[in-house]
Amino acid sequence: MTAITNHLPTAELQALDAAHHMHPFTHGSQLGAKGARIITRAKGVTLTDSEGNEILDAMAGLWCVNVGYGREELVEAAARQMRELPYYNTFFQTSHVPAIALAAKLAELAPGDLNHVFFACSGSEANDTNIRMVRTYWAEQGQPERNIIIARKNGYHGSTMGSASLGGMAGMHAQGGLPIPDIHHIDQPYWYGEGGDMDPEAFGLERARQLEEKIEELGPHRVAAFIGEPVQGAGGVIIPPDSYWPEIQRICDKYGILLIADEVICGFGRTGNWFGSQTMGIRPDIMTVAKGLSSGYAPIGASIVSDKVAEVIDGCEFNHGYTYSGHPVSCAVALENLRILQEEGIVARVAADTAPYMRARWESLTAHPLVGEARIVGLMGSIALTPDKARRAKFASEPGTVGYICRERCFANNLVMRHVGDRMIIAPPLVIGKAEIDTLIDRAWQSLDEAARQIEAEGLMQAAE
Ligand code: PXG
Repeated sequence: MTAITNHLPTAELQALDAAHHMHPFTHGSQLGAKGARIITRAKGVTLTDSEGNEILDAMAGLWCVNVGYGREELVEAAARQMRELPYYNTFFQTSHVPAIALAAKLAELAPGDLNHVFFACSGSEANDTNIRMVRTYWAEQGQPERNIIIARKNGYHGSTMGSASLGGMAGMHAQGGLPIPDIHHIDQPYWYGEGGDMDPEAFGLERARQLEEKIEELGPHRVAAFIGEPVQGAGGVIIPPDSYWPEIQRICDKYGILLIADEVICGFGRTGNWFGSQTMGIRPDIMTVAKGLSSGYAPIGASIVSDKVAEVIDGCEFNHGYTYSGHPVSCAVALENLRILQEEGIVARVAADTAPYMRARWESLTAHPLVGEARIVGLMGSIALTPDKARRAKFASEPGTVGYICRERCFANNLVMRHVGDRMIIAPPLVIGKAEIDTLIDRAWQSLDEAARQIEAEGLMQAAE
């Protein structure tokens, strides 16, 4: 059987793309002038583009293809489910086997008393569900004024009105009238960029205590929940100091506010445990999941909810849901994906073998003159680019200028490594092997070398201030 192949020459595909396809988070006319890179197929950790280049995908698509590309079992699971029952809904007192089986499986995998699942089609939708769910939770208990959710600057929770409001991306809030009311933000625990002369652990505590200050400022009776990613992903793979999450947990417990862990990136093995909450030692009341739940093979997201919260929500009619909540095909694919992760011991292998190997190789990048720090947890890592290591200096240029140069060099060297500002990030498929890790590091080093030469040549090797 032949796979879907190129139908047209690359230039013609690019012209049609520019004429008709509006891309997310993209300056349309700039891309139109340049032409999109067109990915045509993939296998394992390797993408192939329309020109036949083979590219190592160190981002697992968008942090989601945890089991790697080309798993026939997932194709079969989707086809089987489509033949049997391609669609039915979970509204109006009906259910179906894939949604039931997946909900039960998630309850088994999730820690503590997170035993109840509300399905969505994406992380954004699941976070919108969470906003309405936590507000309903308090309203049902006679506290409708407890509707504020505290989140973090430079957090990412999605692109819908609600989830983008929870997010703390300034560029997103600048467009479309965000945030919605009663969402507040505190600073992120980003020691390298914002910690100044402080010790990282003291800084972590200080940033966590901003939550307590914010609760006191707003009034404890007004605060419904706090939301955070165990490790910020889209913000630049920001791994908090060890002191941070225990202090956040203490504060949530003290004030009785709900803790929502956004596990859309961290979930399903990314940090070396099934969930980032386990890696960070927190006990969330709700977890948001998506991405790795189906390894990106089918769109699905969910809120995994504690007994305490579910009991209250189940006591009313929660007027919320999506046509495709618990879509049978997505649920069947997710179930099969979880089976693969579990039966092949992929999460355990990340923890015991792949992540330690990757960590040693990743941290070796700090020997490069351009790299100020290299950090990694499980298989999500980042490096900070700097013109002056000793001072953890930022570049004088517009943030992202240097990161973009580096990303372009990576692409030219057949490596997908993203930039967020002037940090470079990776989150490869969890099935990446040691030889592929070596290739990743070699290409990264080569790209850093080329980027350094270009930055020098363009007069950009200048520190801010
Ligand atoms: N929460 C987190 C923590 C995420 O990373 C979402 C929610 C939203 O999920 P959906 O499925 O609605 O996209 C995400 C998504 C990037 C990038 O550039 C990251 C995401 C999405 C798109 C781009 O790093 N994360």
